Amino acid sequence: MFSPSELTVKGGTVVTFQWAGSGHSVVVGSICGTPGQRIANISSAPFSATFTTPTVTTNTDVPFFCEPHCGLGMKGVIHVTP
Ligand SMILES: [Cu+2]
Repeated sequence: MFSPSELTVKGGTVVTFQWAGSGHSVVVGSICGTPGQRIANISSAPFSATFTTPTVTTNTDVPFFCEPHCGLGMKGVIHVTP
């Protein structure tokens, strides 16, 4: 699972995802099976990928999930602030 599964950062922040295991991807989206922006294809540790949060004018949530394990609850959200 993502740890932490939630964090709060300003827009324009580079967030790094670090793999601790095998067979995980990261995509933006809130509905399992409906990927948005692709942050990383399925990869295995050691691996990392970065995502730059969008610049926003109001608080905006950016949900994300792992495609193979979304149904198991492998998902999270970045709370982006102006
Ligand atoms: Cu996974």
